[in-house]
Amino acid sequence: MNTLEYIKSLQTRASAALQTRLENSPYSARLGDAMHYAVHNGGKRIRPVLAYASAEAVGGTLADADSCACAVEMIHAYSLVHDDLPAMDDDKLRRGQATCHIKFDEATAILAGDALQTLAFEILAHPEENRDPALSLEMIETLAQASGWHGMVGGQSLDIEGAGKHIKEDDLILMHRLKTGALINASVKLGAISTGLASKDMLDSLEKFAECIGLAFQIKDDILDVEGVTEVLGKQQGKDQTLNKPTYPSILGMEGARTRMQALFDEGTQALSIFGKDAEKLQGIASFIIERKH
Ligand code: GRG
Repeated sequence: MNTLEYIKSLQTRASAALQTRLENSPYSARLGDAMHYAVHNGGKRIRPVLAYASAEAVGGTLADADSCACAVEMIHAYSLVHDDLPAMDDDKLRRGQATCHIKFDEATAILAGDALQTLAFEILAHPEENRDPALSLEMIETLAQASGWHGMVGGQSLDIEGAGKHIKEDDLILMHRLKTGALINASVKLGAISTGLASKDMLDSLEKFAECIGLAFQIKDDILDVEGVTEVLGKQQGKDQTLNKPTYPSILGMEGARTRMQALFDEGTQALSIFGKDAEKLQGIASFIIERKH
């Protein structure tokens, strides 16, 4: 199976796993519909794909990583729903379709995001996963740190504070490491932890890889915001500039941003050398991340 086929198969697996965990809306059908819409409207599933590939790189199975693949994608979907709200980026288009608050309404979108966030942790804690409770706890802590105050939410707050200001590259890196990188990092880490087979050396290498690839992912996102086409991106092109957001191209220039992205790719993939051939799929996913068109 080549890398693209592998990625496609993992995307399909993640969508099916998410579907089973989003069935049977217990009370409000409208809330369930909004959660379903937020999760199933065409995302690339990069975070679940990384979690699955990481589980396999350390010798585990795809089944080991199903729950964390769903959890990271739910956190990601919630973050996009809240990010699109009028109080934040005020976006009407996401993945080529109406954003959740446009399709439903603002209150429902807020609640859908809230419920997806807590469902992610419920899934990791679920006893039916049959996982050693110590591993479950480690996974819950990893996801909480990556998605909350010390991670994605903290980064989002820095992003909002930075709008309209000229910030230094180090501050930009910190903001992106938290806002986007932390969840990507957690996806890789959780996939490995979920197997119960990851040694400290393996986790350290995966962490280095994920840190580099997380930043490269963000640089690519910034480049696409300048060079992409709205119809292909599925979201409004040029939004960063409209919102006066500091980005890699605005600080390093387009060529500088591209060079930095390539250097991070090289550093990240080198960090996988201890895995030998077992990391080929992770390397392929890293290439997919920096070559993507949306
Ligand atoms: C609202 C708490 C809160 C956090 C929001 C991640 C984030 C923080 C905001 C998203 C803003 C944004 C567009 C960031 C750039 C990087 C990013 C997360 C892009 C979207 O991720 P993809 O490309 O999306 O994986 P798909 O649609 O494929 O799932």
